Amino acid sequence: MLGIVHYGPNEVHRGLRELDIPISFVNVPVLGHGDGICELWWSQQKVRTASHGPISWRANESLLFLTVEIGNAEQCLQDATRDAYCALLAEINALGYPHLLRVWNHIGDINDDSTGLERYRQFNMGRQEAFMASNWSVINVAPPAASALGAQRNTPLALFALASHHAPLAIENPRQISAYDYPQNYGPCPPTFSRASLIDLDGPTLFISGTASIVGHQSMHPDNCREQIRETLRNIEALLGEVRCSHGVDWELANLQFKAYLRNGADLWMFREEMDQIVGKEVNCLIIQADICRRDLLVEIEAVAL
Ligand code: 3EB
Repeated sequence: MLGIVHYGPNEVHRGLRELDIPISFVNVPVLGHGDGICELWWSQQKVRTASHGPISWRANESLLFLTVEIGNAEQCLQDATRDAYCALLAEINALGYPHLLRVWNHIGDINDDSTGLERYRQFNMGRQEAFMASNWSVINVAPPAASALGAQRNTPLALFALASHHAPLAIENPRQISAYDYPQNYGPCPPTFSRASLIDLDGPTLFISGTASIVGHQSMHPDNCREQIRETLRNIEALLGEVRCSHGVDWELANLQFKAYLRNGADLWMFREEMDQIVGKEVNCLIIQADICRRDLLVEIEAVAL
């Protein structure tokens, strides 16, 4: 096993910590699994494992899974995010997996703006600072695929990631402006992520970033969850079309393994209805209740294609 992600009420399965496998506890309700659920990342090859400061990792020859623990509860989110990403970028370089493939971020109280700047926007500033400090530039290094969701107030930042030995290809979505080019009305710093990463791991593998009801840079269908689900799936279709045309790999919605985040648990039935309709009855989807990074968004969907 490469790593574990536990979604659910924090640390009900505390014993998992003793396994010496990197594990991220994400304090969010799993719809339909009250006690929580573990996502397991498996390797076909031998793995080695270690930890260093706030980072725990396991790796095989091509892939590294890591978790970052945020230590200092006193620190502001921007600084904590910067420090976490600086540690992450330094560690993957030192270990020989310099390409950040996919990052998952869960930020406690993500939409809270009581300090003047919404916490998601503070997070974006810290994340960008860390990428800049490592001499990173969109021109020569693609940002990772990512997702950024809420979590319970007492989780400052839960972060886990995959890094690779070989460089992935970054994919952008023809229906959406690249997130790193968003205008400043979404915050002083744009988010640092690509719409998807494509890599060969015993065959082509696609990591699709959290995708929402955004066309261009604008949120579509505020307050209408059903239309947001449909728009989001159109965005994922467009991304698959891009992968098909530009890279010759042919995936359909029905081949994907999905993870979805709903702002309101009450929309679960509607989400299932739309997924059944559009993707098919056999759809593979873990559904989590979490806040989305823009207040007007009610749903975000990510996926992996193997
Ligand atoms: C969006 O398209 C919706 O900040 O890392 C999706 C995936 C979103 C990743 C991130 C944010 C992030 O802008 C939100």
